[in-house]
Amino acid sequence: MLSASLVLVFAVLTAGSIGSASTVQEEVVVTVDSTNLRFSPESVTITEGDTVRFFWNGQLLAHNAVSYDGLFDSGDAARDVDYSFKFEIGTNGTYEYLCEPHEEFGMIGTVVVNPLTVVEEEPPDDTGEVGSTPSVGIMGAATMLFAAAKKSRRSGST
Ligand SMILES: [Cu+2]
Repeated sequence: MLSASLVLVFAVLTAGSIGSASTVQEEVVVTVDSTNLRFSPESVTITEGDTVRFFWNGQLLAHNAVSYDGLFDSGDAARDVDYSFKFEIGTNGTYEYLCEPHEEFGMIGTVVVNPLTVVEEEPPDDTGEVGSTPSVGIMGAATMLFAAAKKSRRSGST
C-alpha cells in the first residue's frame, strides 16, 4: 500500500514536469517570393528564443536582410543566402528590416517577437490537486488503521 502511494505521487510529479518542458524553440524561414522583390512571408511572428532563417538560393537578383536598428544583418546582398538569427530572451518587440538593393521597391519585412511566457505548472489557488492529494492521505491512514487492527487482533489471540 505504501509503495502504491509513492507511485501515485511520482506519477503526479512526472505529469507536472512534462507540462513545463513543452517550450520548444522553433525556426521560421523567410525567403524571396516569385516577384523577386518581396520577402516571403513579409511578416513573421515568433517567440523569444526562436530563430529566423533568411534562406534563398539561385535568385535572379541579389538580396540581403538588414534590420533598421542593426540587430541583425545577413551581409552583402547575394543570390544565395543562408543566414540564421536567433532572437534571444529579452529581444521581444517589432523589428523592421530591408533588402538594401531593393528597399526603394518596397522589399521590407517585419519580425514580431513575442515575450516568452513561462507556463505555470500548478494553479496559484488551492483548487488544483484536491482530487489526488487527500485520497493519498486517506489511503495511508486506512492502511495504518488496518495494520494496527491486524496487529492487536493477533496479539489478543496469543
Ligand atoms: Cu532584394
